[in-house]
Amino acid sequence: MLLFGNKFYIIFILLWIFGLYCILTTFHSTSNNDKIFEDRIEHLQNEVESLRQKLVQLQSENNINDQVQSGSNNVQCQELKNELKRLKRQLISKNDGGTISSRDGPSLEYEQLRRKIEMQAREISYFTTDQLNKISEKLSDQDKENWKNVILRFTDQNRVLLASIRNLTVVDGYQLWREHEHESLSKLMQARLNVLQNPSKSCQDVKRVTCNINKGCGYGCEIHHAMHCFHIAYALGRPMILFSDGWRYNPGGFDQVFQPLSRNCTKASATSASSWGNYDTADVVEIPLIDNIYPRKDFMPMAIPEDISERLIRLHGNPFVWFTGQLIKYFLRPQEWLSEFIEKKYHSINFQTPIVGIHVRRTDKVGSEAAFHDISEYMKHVEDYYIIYQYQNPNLKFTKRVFLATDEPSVFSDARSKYPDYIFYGDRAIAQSAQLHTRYGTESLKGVLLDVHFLSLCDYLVCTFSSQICRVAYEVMQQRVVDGAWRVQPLDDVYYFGGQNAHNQRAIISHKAIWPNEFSFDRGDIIGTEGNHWDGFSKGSDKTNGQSGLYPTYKTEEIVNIAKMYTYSEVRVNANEV
Ligand SMILES: Nc1nc2c(ncn2[C@@H]2O[C@H](COP(=O)(O)OP(=O)(O)OP(=O)(O)O)[C@@H](O)[C@H]2O)c(=O)[nH]1
Ligand SMILES: *[C@@H]1O[C@H](CO)[C@@H](O)[C@H](O)[C@H]1NC(C)=O
Ligand SMILES: *[C@@H]1O[C@H](CO)[C@@H](O)[C@H](O)[C@H]1NC(C)=O
Repeated sequence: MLLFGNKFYIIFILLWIFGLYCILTTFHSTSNNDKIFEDRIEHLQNEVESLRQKLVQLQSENNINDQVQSGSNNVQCQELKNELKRLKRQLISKNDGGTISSRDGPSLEYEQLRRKIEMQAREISYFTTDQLNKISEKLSDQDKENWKNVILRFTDQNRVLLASIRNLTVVDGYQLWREHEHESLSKLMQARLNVLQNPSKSCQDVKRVTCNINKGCGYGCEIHHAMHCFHIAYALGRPMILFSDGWRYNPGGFDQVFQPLSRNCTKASATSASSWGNYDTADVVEIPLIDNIYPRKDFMPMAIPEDISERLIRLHGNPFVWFTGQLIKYFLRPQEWLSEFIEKKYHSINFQTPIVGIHVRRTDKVGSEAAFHDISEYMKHVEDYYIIYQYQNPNLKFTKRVFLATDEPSVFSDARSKYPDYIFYGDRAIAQSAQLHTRYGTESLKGVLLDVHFLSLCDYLVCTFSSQICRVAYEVMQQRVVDGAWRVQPLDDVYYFGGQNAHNQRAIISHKAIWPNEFSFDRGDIIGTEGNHWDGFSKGSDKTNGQSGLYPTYKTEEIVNIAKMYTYSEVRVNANEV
């Protein structure tokens, strides 16, 4: 009888949510008293949230194991909430007289639309270029010549389109706001990390985590391992104590190269540590490798903190990458000797912009974890970048520069001989030191530090995201550029964080399969993505209808994972200071 009652209640709540939705949709057409609507929306938002909680509670009481059902209810609630948020923002901007002042910055919708247009222009280009080339292969030599002009014309027209899109931020009047917001959020993040790592109480009296950098892999891999630990430290509000004795890249330890993470929370304050299972209660918890951390939590990568999520999503096209970039910024604060070493090199090579960075990962990676990519595959995109850049700056005369980082010394002569109209920066001796038999040592570390640093200073990157060096460079780059998620052309994987929770996208347009291996889906379906083939198609599986295979990338958008993390209410940063 009780069970029946609960079920009845669930149905009642669902009907109620539906009713709310109907009320909401009529809001579009009315416009009497905006203030009342604003209050009403606020009220409805709270209503939806409390109903959602009741629903979750009831479902768990009733032991309904129907995952799909409860999942789709959650999605419905989420959509309802988003719709409410959108309406509220619309009302607010309407009350401002319809024009959002440049001081308040662009609307979220405008920023998302601007990024979406760049993405759509690129996806059209990937798809069409691939199809045009496939047709070309079937043509006679004579027809091929004519067809080549069709391809050239299409590529060039697409470049003008991208130049126009990239010009938007130059003319829309919001760039100052973007720079200010970037600075201000970065300042907040660094202040939070500083407080996290230097608690006001003695370290013995605060809950803390430990992490050992020695994962026994490459530099990028070990940095990402430490970032996984630091991400958890941030999420839990527990300072992180790093162990690095006998580090393969500098046996004397991390602190000889980078500034210690804390003034007071040192190894001495973490002599014993409990296992991850007790992360909630134990004083000291050791963080295991991301590959075998159980239980997994929704605050792990690629989640961003809820309390600053709205700002992050408006600021950046890939908020998680920006967030990680900020964790790295604190983590890798160079010792003075390293700063001087990098500065000296910067001047001696006469580093100048515009410059495109390419990272060519060869040696042990090729054939085992990644495919071989010829220098021409990178340079095609470098060329594209520079032609678009010229279209953006028609009167500018510039030298085409490339910063080349690689672990294969012969790539330098290959690149320089094939592309004589480019200036290639980069150091053959560094590539030599990155060979497997000399890779793990302090000399080699200095080389990889320089390479990552200069890659991160480039305007644009062309590299394989399967390599952690390329991903670290991209993350570090976001510390400097404003909304720079678009400043990369990956040659293989899409951006990911090794060991991450599910990487999901949402279908924004329904699709009926026509191409081989494609699957059909409905608008709103959740798609777990496994990669972009850079030919208009991505690979993945539809979590809503269970199908998997290829899907047209342009009909989807990224889902940003937002999770509750520690909120650092003790940290106050004056927004006007920057
Ligand atoms: N100096 C320099 N070293 C490199 C370069 N590419 C690779 N290496 C070296 O090779 C290592 C590769 O390991 P990771 O940093 O983990 O990057 P990865 O490409 O994901 O490689 P794996 O982890 O081995 O799969 C780097 O840390 C460097 O020591 C490069 O462009 N420059
Ligand atoms: C981009 O903006 C610049 C400067 O405003 C202008 O000269 C150029 O023609 C624009 N390019 C395109 C493709 O719109
Ligand atoms: C720093 O640590 C020392 C002992 O290791 C302790 O006496 C001191 O109070 C700590 N200072 C702060 C600010 O926590």
